[in-house]
Amino acid sequence: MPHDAIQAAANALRGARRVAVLTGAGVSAESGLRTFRGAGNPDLPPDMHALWKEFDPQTLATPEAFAANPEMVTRWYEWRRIGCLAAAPNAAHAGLATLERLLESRGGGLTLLTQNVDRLHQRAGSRHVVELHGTIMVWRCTRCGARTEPAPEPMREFPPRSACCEQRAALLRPDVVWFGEMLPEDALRAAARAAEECDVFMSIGTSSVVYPAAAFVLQAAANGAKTIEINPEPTPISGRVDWSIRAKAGEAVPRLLALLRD
Ligand code: BJW
Repeated sequence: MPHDAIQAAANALRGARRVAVLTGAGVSAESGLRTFRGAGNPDLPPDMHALWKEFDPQTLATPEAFAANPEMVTRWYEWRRIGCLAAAPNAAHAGLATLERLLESRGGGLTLLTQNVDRLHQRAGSRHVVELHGTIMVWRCTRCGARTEPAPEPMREFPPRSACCEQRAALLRPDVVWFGEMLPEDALRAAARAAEECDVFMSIGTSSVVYPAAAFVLQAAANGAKTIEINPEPTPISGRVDWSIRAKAGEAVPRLLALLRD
């Protein structure tokens, strides 16, 4: 792990009151969940490679795909929901929850903006979590918009039908944000506020290619925040942040915490 960058990042965090963190699929990689993109680990079996290397996002993660083949799309999301339920938070999730409590004990705060749909941050104890791309744990009625949290047991009907609308005529879809769909307005507002108010913005485990989430770190920098990236691979923002830490989140986040406590 590059010592200078991590030491400088810890110093910036030590002086910060308000911290914003943007997380992506890489934060859950050490929990055994697949990322969407990235070089990945060639030593892993093919069923652990990045999702978009095996599956086509256009036929699975768009409203058009759901309209054309709701059975295939909902089976794929149910397969992923079961995987998320079986996964456990890792050292990065736990470290970010600890950092939130540490900042609060010093009169500050942490806003965790996540693109992840797996709810692992909440299960690790983070309280101020903004789900930019929704969550796979909640499904919603395509007719009335009512939300429901399916039981942990595997669903049996594909596509699943909504219990709320007449004669189960409407379908359920995962409450996630697909390509071409707007992000939830309250999440966008919370993210804009966090990027405006934070002293330090950390971008962790994201390829930084999906918008609008990828823009928040640059907005924070424009507002005067110090910026930190944690990712084992370079990304489009690596050259634009103050400190780019080329390491796994599960190693770098606990290391940052340890330096903060020194
Ligand atoms: C590790 C690690 C370890 C590995 N530790 N790190 C402006 C410019 C260009 C295009 C657009 C634009 N504005 C909007 C668009 C269109 C589009 C977009 O951004 N397209 C780009 C891909 C080109 N955006 C949208 O459509 C968004 N909607 C929107 O903007 O509405 C208004 C609008 C619509 C249309 C036109 C214009 C405006 C919605 C985006 C929704 C994204 N949805 C998905 C699926 C969610 C549901 C599901 O889970 O299936 O969200 S796609 C997928 O990508 C998922 C993720 O949240 C998202 C981001 O991925 P993330 O989290 O960064 O993961 P990866 O896999 O990409 O990266 C993992 C990283 O981890 C890698 O870098 C690894 O190296 C690293 N890593 N191990 C730390 N141990």
